[in-house]
Amino acid sequence: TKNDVKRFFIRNAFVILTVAAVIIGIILGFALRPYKMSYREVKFFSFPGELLMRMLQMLVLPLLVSSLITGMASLDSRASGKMGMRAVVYYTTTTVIAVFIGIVMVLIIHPGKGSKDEFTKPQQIEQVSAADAFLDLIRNMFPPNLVEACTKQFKTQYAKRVVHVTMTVNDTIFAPNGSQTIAREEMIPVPGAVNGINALGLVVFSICFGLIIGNMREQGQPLKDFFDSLNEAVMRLVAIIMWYAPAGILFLIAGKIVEMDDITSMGSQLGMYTVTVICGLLIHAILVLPTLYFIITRKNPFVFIAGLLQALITALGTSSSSATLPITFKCLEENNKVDKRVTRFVLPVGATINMDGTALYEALAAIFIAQVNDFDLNFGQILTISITATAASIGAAGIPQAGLVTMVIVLTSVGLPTDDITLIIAVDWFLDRLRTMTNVLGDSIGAGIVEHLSRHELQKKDPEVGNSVVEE
Ligand code: DAS
Repeated sequence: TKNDVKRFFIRNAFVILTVAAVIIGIILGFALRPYKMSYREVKFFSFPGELLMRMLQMLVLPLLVSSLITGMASLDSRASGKMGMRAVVYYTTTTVIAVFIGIVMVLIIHPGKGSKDEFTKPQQIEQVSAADAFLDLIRNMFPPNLVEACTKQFKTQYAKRVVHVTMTVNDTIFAPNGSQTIAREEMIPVPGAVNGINALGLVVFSICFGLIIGNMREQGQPLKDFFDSLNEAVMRLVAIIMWYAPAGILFLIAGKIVEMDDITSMGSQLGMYTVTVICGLLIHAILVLPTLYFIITRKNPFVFIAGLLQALITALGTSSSSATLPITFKCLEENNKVDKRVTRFVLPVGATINMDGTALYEALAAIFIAQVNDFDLNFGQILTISITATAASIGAAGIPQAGLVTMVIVLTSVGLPTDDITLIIAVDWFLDRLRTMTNVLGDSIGAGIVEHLSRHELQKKDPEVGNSVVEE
């Protein structure tokens, strides 16, 4: 009946608006391409999109800290230990599977044909050793100054050389101890680049701090209440921003289409490479993750994914899993009714370290570069690539094209030319969006699986911080 239709639209208003935004954005973008807008005009045009990025980023810091602290404080240490173990096992397993898929795909399809003729000339990129990068990853877990960890913007020159922009990397691997220099005249700031926070450091701190507060019992109560209330307030802000999100996504997508390079001039190797990446990501996102979810929970994975649609589209629009985090929270808690104690704990950690799409991509891209160079990889080298790709995905910040920057580690580990990252730059903006979607999906399915596995502990403890729907 008419009423049913109306109710359907009201209930699914967000999803409908968001999907419509993507479609209109694509149409508008292509319609405006013939006008060849200048850089400045494109910036004006995509301004509403830039605002969405900024609003979402604004919430990441308070959301990340408050949800982790309250999440940890409201679980007893045994429950959080178990939940943590499950999350770690899930992250590791899925990342390893993703890397494996990436490697198999690129070996089977073999997009690189041993010639660089059809690419634009590679530029010089600075060397960085894998060992240094590893140490930086660990350094970043322990920020010497918490206030700085919330504000510090690291810049890296690799991004500049590569894409001719200043890219801001938050938990940077390349700028230990703030030793970053750069900013040359020809640099253009990336519009969406996250205002840097050292997410990894804050995650480590918040987990420890929350655990301690939980163990303090009465004495810890005021702090727990404070962060609880902060968390609730931030989530209410998210609810407001969600109404603006479709408009922002529309302009983010349209703006990108307007300014992108002509794809018809793309060489065949790069074209095949793009197809290979897409196939790999699709297998992981549509086949592997849902199957895993089904085997463990016995629930329909596609219903679960449908509830995530808005988060996935936001990931597509922003190409940043940390900017998408607020929306991911909302989708999981409200549409999929995942327990708050799980999302608060698992999501911030996942958004920071669990990046299936990025891991798959880095392994695949490194082998592609080897193929282009006619460089035969032995089994040991492929193994090295899988290990460093996993590490690089953990180290990559949840911001646009961070995976491209951390790829330097993967390439140096097997002696491939890092300058060749520039070969794949032309398509990275697009593949970045797809791998970000995969990253967000991986984190969300992880939350669903961890919740299911932890259902016994969750039943026993602390009913007052249970599901959001009951609470509101
Ligand atoms: N775009 C990133 C993300 O936010 C990571 C990447 O560049 O691979 O997930």
